[in-house]
Amino acid sequence: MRKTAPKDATELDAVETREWLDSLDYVLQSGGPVKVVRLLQELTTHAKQNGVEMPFTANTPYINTIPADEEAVMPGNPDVERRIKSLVRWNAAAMVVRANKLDEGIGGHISTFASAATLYEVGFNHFFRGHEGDGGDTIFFQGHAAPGIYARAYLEGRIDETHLANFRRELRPGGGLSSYPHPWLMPDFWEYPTVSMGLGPIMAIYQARFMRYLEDRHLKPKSNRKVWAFLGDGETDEPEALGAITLPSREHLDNLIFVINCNLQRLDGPVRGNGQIIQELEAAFRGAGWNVIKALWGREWDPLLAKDRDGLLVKRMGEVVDGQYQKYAVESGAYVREHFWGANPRLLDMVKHLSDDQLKKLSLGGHDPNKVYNAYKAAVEHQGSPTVILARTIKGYGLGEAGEGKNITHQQKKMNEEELRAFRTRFGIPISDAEITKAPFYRPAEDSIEIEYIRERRKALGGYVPSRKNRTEPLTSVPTELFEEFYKGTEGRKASTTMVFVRLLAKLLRDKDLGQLVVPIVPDEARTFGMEGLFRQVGIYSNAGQLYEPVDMETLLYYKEASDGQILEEGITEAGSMSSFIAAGTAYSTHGVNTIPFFIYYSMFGFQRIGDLIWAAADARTRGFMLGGTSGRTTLAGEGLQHQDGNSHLFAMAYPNCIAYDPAFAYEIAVIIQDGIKRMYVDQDSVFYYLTVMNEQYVMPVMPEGVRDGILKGMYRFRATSKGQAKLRAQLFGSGAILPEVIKAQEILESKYDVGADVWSVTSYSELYREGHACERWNMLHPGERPCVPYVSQCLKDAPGVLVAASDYVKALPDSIDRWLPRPITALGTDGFGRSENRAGLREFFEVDCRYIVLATLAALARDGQLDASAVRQAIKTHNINPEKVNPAIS
Ligand SMILES: Cc1ncc(C[n+]2csc(CCOP(=O)(O)OP(=O)(O)O)c2C)c(N)n1
Ligand SMILES: [Mg+2]
Repeated sequence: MRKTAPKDATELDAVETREWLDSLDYVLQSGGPVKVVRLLQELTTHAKQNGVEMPFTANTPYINTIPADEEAVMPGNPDVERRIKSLVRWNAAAMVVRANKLDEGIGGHISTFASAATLYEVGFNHFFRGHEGDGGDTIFFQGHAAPGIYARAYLEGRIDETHLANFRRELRPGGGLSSYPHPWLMPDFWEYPTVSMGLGPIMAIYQARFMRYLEDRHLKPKSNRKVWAFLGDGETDEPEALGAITLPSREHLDNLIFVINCNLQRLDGPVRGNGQIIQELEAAFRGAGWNVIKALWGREWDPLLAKDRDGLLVKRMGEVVDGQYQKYAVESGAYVREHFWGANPRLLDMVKHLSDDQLKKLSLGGHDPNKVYNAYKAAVEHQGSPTVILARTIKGYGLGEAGEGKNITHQQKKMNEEELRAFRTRFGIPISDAEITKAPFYRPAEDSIEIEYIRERRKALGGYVPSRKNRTEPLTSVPTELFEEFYKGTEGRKASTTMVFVRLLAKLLRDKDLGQLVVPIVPDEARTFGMEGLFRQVGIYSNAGQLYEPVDMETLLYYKEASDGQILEEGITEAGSMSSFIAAGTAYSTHGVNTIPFFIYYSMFGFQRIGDLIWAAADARTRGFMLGGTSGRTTLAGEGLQHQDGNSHLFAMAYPNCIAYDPAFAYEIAVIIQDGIKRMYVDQDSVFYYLTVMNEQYVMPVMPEGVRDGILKGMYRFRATSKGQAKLRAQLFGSGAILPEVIKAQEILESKYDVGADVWSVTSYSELYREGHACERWNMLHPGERPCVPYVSQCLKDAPGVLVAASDYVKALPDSIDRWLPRPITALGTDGFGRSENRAGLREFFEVDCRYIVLATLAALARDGQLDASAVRQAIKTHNINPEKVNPAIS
């Protein structure tokens, strides 16, 4: 009972609130939190039913998710860990500073690792499991933090001073260190490349899912291994970084942990100057079903928050925008008192016992080992969904005047003597003033407490990370019987190269040894490629199995999902599919399993769309087959400009370890895939394959004698002319679905024009190009020795006549081998934008059908003076070609 009636509306308001809170306290005490939640839900529903619009929020207050009184005590020796961290900090900064003293413009980053040091060190000392034992964690390190990872490896005794001194100088004698994580360059060290922002997170997501896939398919025992992905807050603007975050919660991937280093800055300035990146990310991840742990404030804030009974401090923390927080980081304690605490006299009162210096030193969550430890502990123990840790830090932490929290900090690579001295003193590094200008590296004695501690910790956690090696035995052989049927051709039946590939894939899947290792990956295009038969044969992987009765259950090829399903049906995500390809194609190293991925997709959406992920796959030494389906600018009819691919082979040429083929016939595909499996999984070559397959159906011929080697090298003579004695001669090159056009042209040339033309199948311009250049280079470096003759030159050495090439790809491909041919080549190809048309229309438009091949041959003969121009003019008429038609390359 109230003693006196409230005086005014404000007082009434306060009293009412108090009464509600008292009732809630009572329910909490008597019924517990579950009852409180239920009651609040009922209240919310009731309010909604009565027309009250409830504001939506996916956010929690701007404080640590784990309250101080629920924290575990961190094990280990905090003093030693702090000293180790300081040494890592110093060596990381010193290597960048030194690299930039010696060499202008060599670059390097100090401030990313400076902000993330605690995030990594707590991981190294307590969480990251090495590969010894049950397999270990997979860690995606933030690319720009590489100096810190090297600095730790130095303390661990895994790399030496020469390496550190040669940071970013990989070509020096004794070896150096790559700027960023690159398994191609440091194959014993780095596992996955991450520095192209956004790729680390998406690769981590699909890696976590692939770990589950291996377990569910009984290729690996169940384990508690984790995938950790460290990323920057600025990096989250990349579509790849957040674009796939619903998958891990949908699939309950509690083996996945994201750690986002929220230093509130990117390269140019604040990530969200006028907002709060942490709250934005919290909402996005919570909305996507993740377990979100915020580690925002260090331990010094705990007593202040404990005093904050009316929530004033929490409110203040939540209303300051990031740009302003950054300002506090660079300002004095007095400034912080006036501007942060000064917002309310009661807040000021809260910190009156603290000096300006103490105020300035109130630390952030991501710099407090205890907060980070508790966040990681909660993450590894959490079950049922992935976890993201949002750790607040300061960019360039510890750099002081040299850049801490400043907008220029990302680019800071140099420190003057005074700055180095201050850094040294702040972190207590035993280096004298006399030596400081040299920025020497520092490693305590082998028997020091620090080194012993590091050794003991890593031993207990299963060895050093990162560490990469081949962890599986090579396959001993590839069964040849699987491929033999394809050498015989289709015996008069028509088939497309896509159908041939799918048939071969189905056979591989049935093989008793190889079958289980095959991982078909498809981004929602299985039906496009006629692969739906595989749904039933091997099943579509789903951890949950199949919780519904599929609508086509009664059919033979029903959509079968199963927890041990083999196909990764990724939905419409080429980036996700490529990430799965990387996980499956690097499993020989990461998981000790020789899985063989076959990733088939719409070829236009491969190199063109996800080229950077393919580059990362190449760097990561991924093995497997990429199949560009529905390829060929004129072979894929109807689909038009954005679908018709005439580019991908040109792009593929630039990927150094990508072996690309544009096969025309069944036996070519069989030979290439058989050899590819051998090369990658028996011989252990770090290459991957790209094959284009098309949907035009024609009769597949029998494999001619002696062509296997030529198929693999890039060209072989498919059919010699029956008119070898003819005066006029030509050599016609064809690839993929244009090869049948070339064969038709051969017949026309022979029958109508008396030109004896040989037909060559060019399976790979890129292989010919590479080999040609390798020869040329060798010759340049070995003057006077017997010159190496490029394979193309050897093939064409005695071949008479003019040279004409036609493919469904850009003309640059045949042009790329022109220099090694006996005479200049005329290239027909599909430069330009595609059109929605039928095949015949498209081939006429792009000038790659048999008529144009005939014309190009006759024109070349006329150019050489072997034929009169009038004969060419006549052919133009005969074949109904409009000489004034638009140039497809630019229309
Ligand atoms: C795809 C891509 N675009 C641009 C860059 C260049 N770049 C390197 S670091 C950086 C800023 C990184 O900011 P953030 O992700 O917040 O990381 P921090 O260093 O602050 O931890 C940029 C733009 C890159 N590495 N990759
Ligand atoms: Mg940042």
